[in-house]
Amino acid sequence: MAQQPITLIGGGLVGALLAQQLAQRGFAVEVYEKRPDPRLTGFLGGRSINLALAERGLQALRTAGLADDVLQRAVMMRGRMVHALDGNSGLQRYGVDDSEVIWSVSRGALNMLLLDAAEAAGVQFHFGQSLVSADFDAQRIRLADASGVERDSPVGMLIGADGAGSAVRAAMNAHSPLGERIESLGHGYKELEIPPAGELPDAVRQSSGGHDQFALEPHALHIWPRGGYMCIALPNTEGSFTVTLFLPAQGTAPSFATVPDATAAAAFFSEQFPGLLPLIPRFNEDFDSHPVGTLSTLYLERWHLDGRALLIGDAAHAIVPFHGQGMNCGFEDTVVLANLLAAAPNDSAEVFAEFQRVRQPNANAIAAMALENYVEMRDSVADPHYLAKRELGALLATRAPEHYMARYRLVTFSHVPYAYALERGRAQDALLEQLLRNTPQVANIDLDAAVSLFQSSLPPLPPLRHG
Ligand code: FAD
Ligand code: E1W
Repeated sequence: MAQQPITLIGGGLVGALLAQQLAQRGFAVEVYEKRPDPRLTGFLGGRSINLALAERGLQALRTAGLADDVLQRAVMMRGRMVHALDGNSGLQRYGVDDSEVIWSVSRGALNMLLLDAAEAAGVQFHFGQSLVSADFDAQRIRLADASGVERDSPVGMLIGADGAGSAVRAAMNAHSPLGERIESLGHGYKELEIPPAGELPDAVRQSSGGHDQFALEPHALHIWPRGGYMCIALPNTEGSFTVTLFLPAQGTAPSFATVPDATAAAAFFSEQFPGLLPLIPRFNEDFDSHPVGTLSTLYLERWHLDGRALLIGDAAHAIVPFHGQGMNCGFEDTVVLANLLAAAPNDSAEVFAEFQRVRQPNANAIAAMALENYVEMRDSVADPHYLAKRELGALLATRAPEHYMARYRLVTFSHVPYAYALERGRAQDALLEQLLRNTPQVANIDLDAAVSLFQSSLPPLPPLRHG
């Protein structure tokens, strides 16, 4: 094919997967990535950070022919293991069976696999090259190497996959405002590590369940909900877990301001996460050397500059991580864009406009659901009304599967548009509230009547998967 070459900025998760798919469809693709090649230098100082891969991301990887390779390096998570302050814990399954599970994957290993796949498909990577600015009228970009030396390069179609702090977005915004709004959550995060069980003292190992390699149940996403804040932990293949503390940035309740260093943090953990602290032998070093991450939602009115430039992934729609869908959503983006471009390679203005038309309502919907899920995670996992709704929902999911599916499952295990999941979730929730209005007790509810209510009030669910 003799199309104009495509220039991608950012070889992260979304950039690398998009590049691979475009190359597979016959496009010439060049990628400029700020960081050095992680396959040569290691990823981010070798820290293991992981992410939850769900059905939408997996479906995009299937399209790219990479799903099996990724799953080989992933740890299955069947549900959330909720750890109460009194030390009690219990597994709440995510889905109905092992066909509805999510996967913990290493960010670094996944990124490297995607870089290999993109390169094998013919993509040309330039590492250690960061975009500084873009002159869209002259069709030139300015790049800086690691030592700050700048050079200019001509560019045709430009795609920004350079993450939440996108330089492509800044350049587009300077040319003509994108209607950018960034809403800070006001909470930050800190990553800590639980090493493989073999590296923990015997006394600690025994009190945590006795899974040979892992200090906690390996096949779960662990949550320690504490009202205004929480910890989570996801398993790594080597037997370790990456723990993330989510905490308000400021304020007098525990916050990163009142817990500024390892000494204060260890005292805070011994009160609020007493079972977790002994599993983190390098707590002090981790806490003092890892930065506090910030969390925001990014909303843009416009994702493209006519046919010249487009944003994708976090660069277009960064969200808070509490549904574990940022990467999944970005991966879904890549399939939509690659298909649109392959169908109309010479009409980028139309393709970019259509991409925004299709994806923006869905990005807005997952942004809203991710924010809602933080509150649900932190406190309502223990709230009796929430538990009653879950219990009733679980009964309806078996008795009226065509008319009820929990929103979490629609988001995590189906391909229905996020906007549909949000809307359907609202309608289902209103009916559950109506049924529980006069009794807090699920046992008092006439299930046949409840099934009839759902069947008469809502259309059947659409097909949950495609392709
Ligand atoms: P990024 O991964 O940020 O990649 C951007 C790339 O662009 C990087 O390689 C960067 O070096 C490069 N770059 C930046 N600036 C320039 C420049 N000027 N020039 C050239 N290159 C540049 N999502 C999930 O689906 N599941 C999860 O469980 C999950 N957990 C998360 C937990 C936390 C704490 C956070 C913060 C996010 C989480 N996410 C999760 C979201 C996920 O990390 C992002 O949605 C995903 O990384 C977005 O991919 P991206 O390629 O768009 O951006
Ligand atoms: C998932 C960082 C992150 C990633 C996740 C999830 C959560 C809480 C967080 C949402 C969830 C997988 N979730 N888990 N249990 N209930 N909701 O499903 O990815 Cl904080």
